[in-house]
Amino acid sequence: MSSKVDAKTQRRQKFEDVFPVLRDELLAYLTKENMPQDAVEWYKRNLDYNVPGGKLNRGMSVVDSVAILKGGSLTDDEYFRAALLGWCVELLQAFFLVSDDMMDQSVTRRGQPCWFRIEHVNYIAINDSFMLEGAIYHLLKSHFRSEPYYVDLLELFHETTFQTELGQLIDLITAPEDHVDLSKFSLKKHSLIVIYKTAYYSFYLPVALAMHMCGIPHSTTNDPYVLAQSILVPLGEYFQVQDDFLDFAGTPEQIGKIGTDIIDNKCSWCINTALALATPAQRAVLDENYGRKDAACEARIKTLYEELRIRERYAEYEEKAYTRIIGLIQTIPETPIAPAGQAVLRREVFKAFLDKIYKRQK
Ligand code: DMA
Ligand code: MG
Ligand code: MG
Ligand code: MG
Repeated sequence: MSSKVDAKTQRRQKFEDVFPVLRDELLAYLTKENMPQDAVEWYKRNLDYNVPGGKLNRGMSVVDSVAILKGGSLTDDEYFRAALLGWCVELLQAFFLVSDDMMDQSVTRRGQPCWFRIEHVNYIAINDSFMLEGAIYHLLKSHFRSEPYYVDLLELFHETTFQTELGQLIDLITAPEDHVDLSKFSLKKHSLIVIYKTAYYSFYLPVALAMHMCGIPHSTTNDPYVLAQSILVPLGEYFQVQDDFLDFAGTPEQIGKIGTDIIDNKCSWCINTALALATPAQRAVLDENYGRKDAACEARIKTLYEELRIRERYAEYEEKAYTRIIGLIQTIPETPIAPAGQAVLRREVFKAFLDKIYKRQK
């Protein structure tokens, strides 16, 4: 057991060690552009505060997927480039989280105050989020400009960014601050929101990046990218249901953030499940207390979630989702045949990603 833990810590450490190299490259660019020293220091603080402190599942999945697809260990250069793409996913995530926390009026993230809540930051956080996004394209250009798949990388980042923004839009307009109307919610609406706001960038993007780096081509028949997406989108949906459940059931110490979904009137998995189970009397309680900026109303909703046994429903959901995703993974041939020297999609890519999140507590 302990050697397994050590191996995990070492893998994380190796990935983390790449971050300062990329950060310093970005800072050197600002210096070269004659930016004043306080601007360079501000950007450093933005990067250090918002990029490296998370679980790093998305970023490390790029590296893990490249290693699986290449079928062995990576050279130092291959490792660095895969990790760079992984950090680009983490930069994209940081860009979304800094803005998401402002829009959701969140308090903490990764066990520390949300960036916009830091003194002297406030609305500058909007521009800071843009600069986290801008870093992606700077790094891609400086390291991948001459690759035949450079445009594929750019398109992938642009498309998944737009999909995520669409998801954030429908997440936000389905949860107006001043008007609670639970009849607008449904599990179908929830599914659409979470696929767009989470699944594409968190699950499809890391694997598709790895596939491009390994030279897996698109195909007009049985496109491997379409196949990958057909598994990764349900996986991402399951991940966001976990996020919604933990928003209600996780402690701040455990999840590093204070849940805001009930107060924010969010179309979360929990409220949709509660709506499906509630008696008319319970429904009235939901209508009266959901989405109010009031701790007592929030507590009333949480009590009702317990009465409706949302925890048990979630455990059932999790088992079903897991079984379903395993089934999807098994649609990939166990021993895929590929032309010599050609990387090919493998079950392990998806299994490794699923194992990272199954029964997660944070
Ligand atoms: C997550 O939505 C989606 C993005 C694009 C950040 P969320 O508001 O549920 O995330 P969190 O619970 O981490 O604030
Ligand atoms: Mg949020
Ligand atoms: Mg949000
Ligand atoms: Mg959430």
